Amino acid sequence: MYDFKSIEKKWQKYYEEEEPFKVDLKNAKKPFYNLMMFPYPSASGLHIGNMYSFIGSDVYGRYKKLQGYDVFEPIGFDAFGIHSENYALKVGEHPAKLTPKSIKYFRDEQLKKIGNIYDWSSEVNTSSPEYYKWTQWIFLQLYKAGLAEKKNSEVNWCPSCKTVLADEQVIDGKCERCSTEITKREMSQWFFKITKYADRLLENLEKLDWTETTKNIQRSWIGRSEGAKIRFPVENSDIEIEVFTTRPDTIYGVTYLTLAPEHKLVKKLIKEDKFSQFEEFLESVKKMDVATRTSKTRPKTGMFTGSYAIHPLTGERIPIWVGDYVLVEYGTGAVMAVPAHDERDYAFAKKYGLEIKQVIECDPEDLPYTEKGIMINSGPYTGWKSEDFIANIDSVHEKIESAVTYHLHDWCVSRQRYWGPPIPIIYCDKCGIVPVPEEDLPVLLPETDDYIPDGSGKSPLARNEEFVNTTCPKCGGPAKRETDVSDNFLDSAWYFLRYISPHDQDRPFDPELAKKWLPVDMYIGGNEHANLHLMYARFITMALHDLGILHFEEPFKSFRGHGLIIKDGEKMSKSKGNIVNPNDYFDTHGVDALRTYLMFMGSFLEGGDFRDSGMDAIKRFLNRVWEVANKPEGESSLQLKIKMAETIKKVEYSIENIKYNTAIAAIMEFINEAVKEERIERQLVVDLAKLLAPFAPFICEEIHEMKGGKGTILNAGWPTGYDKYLSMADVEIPVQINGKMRGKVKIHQKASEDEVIEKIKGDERLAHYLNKGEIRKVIYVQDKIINIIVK
Ligand code: ANZ
Ligand code: ZN
Repeated sequence: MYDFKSIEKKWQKYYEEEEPFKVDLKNAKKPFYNLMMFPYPSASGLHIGNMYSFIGSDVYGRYKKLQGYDVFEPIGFDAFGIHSENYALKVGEHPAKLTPKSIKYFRDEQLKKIGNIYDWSSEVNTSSPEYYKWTQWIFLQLYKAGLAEKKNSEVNWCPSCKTVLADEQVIDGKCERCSTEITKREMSQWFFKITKYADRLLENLEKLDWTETTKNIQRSWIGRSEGAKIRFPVENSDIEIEVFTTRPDTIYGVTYLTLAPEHKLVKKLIKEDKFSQFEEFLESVKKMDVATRTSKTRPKTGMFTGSYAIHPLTGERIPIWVGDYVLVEYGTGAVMAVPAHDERDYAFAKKYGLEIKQVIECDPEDLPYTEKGIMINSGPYTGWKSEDFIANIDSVHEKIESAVTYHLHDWCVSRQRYWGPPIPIIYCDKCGIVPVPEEDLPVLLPETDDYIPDGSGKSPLARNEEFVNTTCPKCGGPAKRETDVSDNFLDSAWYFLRYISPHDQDRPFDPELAKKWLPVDMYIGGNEHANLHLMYARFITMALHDLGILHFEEPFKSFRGHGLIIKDGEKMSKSKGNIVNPNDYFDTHGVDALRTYLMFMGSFLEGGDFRDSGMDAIKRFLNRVWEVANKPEGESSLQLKIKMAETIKKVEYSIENIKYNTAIAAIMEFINEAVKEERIERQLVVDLAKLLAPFAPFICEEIHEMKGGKGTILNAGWPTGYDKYLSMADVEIPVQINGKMRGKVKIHQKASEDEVIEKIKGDERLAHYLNKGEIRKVIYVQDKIINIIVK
């Protein structure tokens, strides 16, 4: 039994004092940037899910280090923002006091213990002025490039957090943070024009080494949709209603228009006698979330406005309705309803007795028929194919033009909160909007006790006269500061750039180092950030690239999103009381056991089920590793060397493909063989430790040192010299008898047909099939497969 406590303590101290993983960024020869998602210091400690994520990323970094790369693995704290502020409010302590305490605990009691190869000299804290100065600087660069703009808009408002939320932070109509139902408010806000980049954000995905799952999350978030915009004039009025449709080929089947009840024109279209009915309807719709509103199965509600539009091609009168299934923020907020060919329009038309007009060829029984096809009842276009009509859409009518819409919206970056970087803008009565001059950065967040949001819709900073009142940088007259702070997602959209120059006073990062280290080689983190954080980081990177500040467009060459942990088959939650606290296991099982177990309990990319019994089993496994490492030295069997050769291959393949559990399983198999040996060669033990070192750092450091190694094992190189044994390894040959796969036999490479058949006869189950008759024919492909016909 090995004394994990003292061994772990010894090596933690070594890591702390010798800093073996500090990287000489300037002179490194083989740079590899291994990034993980930095934590929010918004709880009393890092939870097991954070650890899972960090360790899974670190396994990859350690592996690369063993392979001879100069691995840069930084960590920091995403310390500004609503999570940290809400936590501070809950605890009742000022965020500026609480955050450093949380960080200290995260760092000293947790992160420094888990054996990750962090370069602590690169630590960043997004809430420090030396960091947020540059967050503000980035805001200014975007402003100067015309990518930041202030506009009035209807925004998502969380009545509990008392702040505006981006669309992305609203999940099923509820606040992502506190699950309170959101409402809408009209406010003047700062937006980043991410929609300008929608196509590039989409196209660039093709070039990235990301999983299809993550790419698809990004694709659907961008939500590019090709179609047409069509303007319908309103009868007896100069108003036109513009709709967006993906199916302009169904234009002759339009029997009514439906507008979102929040649509700007609705107030002008509603006839007087319907005002009160409409007010009621609007109220009921505002309570619904997006998923409910767009659900295909739910009965839809709506009402007639009393107004009519004119069909641009037929001149027919078309009733104008409002309906809950039309979203104001998508497309133009208005649809041309084609009940014969659209499910939602069909349900709506059936409910309210509206006309249904078929314009695509099909059996009328099949309505609503939503496929494309041959156009019918379509005036001069009858007989055309849908595709041909769509391809020619721009020549059909002056009121119809091809158009693309996106689900992606401009990024609202204003937050009416205290705990964030003040947006560096000044308002002057004479000069208007004036950006804070770069030399005046940072705009310091004032230290004040008056920081609690009051529900006025204004930031607490607005109550701080001293902060608000300033002089205009242009004319020197009296002026007022912007009082909103920027979104926490802006802090994290560029942190990977700051890691390379965390204390540079003169610029956000050193461009020479950026050339050498960026873009990030491998980024591993939670899939829950696959849409927002990744999208924003990509956008900021692209914008800085276009401004000539960065030499690349895409920040993360490779990204892998991992799964979630459950406990004993159930979701972990405070209410269930089944939260796993990682620190509990440091003393009972050890860090090595916890790390190895986390990586073993399931496929990292899919997540796993945490069970204490599993922890015990891993602890036993590490004891056996220790036992093997302590066997007397001496010549090992050829078989064990062959086994090592195979294990190396399996571990390489598995780690490269983030199949950590199969890597550990392969090492376990090796141990099963190794325990049987009397003596073990020194080199085999050292190589075993190298294979296990990405998972269980401390025991492997100890074994390495015990066997005469100096410094960290990660500098000792990946095991080599086993290829000759690989060619001696057995192969598994699938056995087909009378055309049916009956099993496999394991035999040395290049075995003859007779040898394989002998082997089959020696296998009771397979022999049973052979004994059913006489062997009539054998087709043997060496090392690959054997086919036997028995009659
Ligand atoms: C007429 C039509 C006929 C449509 C037909 C579909 C089938 P995607 O693919 O998601 O882009 N639509 C447009 N704006 C909308 C809004 N703000 N809220 C709800 N629905 C909206 O979907 C585009 C289609 O969704 C559009 O094409 C429109 O209905 C509807 F046989 O227009 B279609
Ligand atoms: Zn001025």
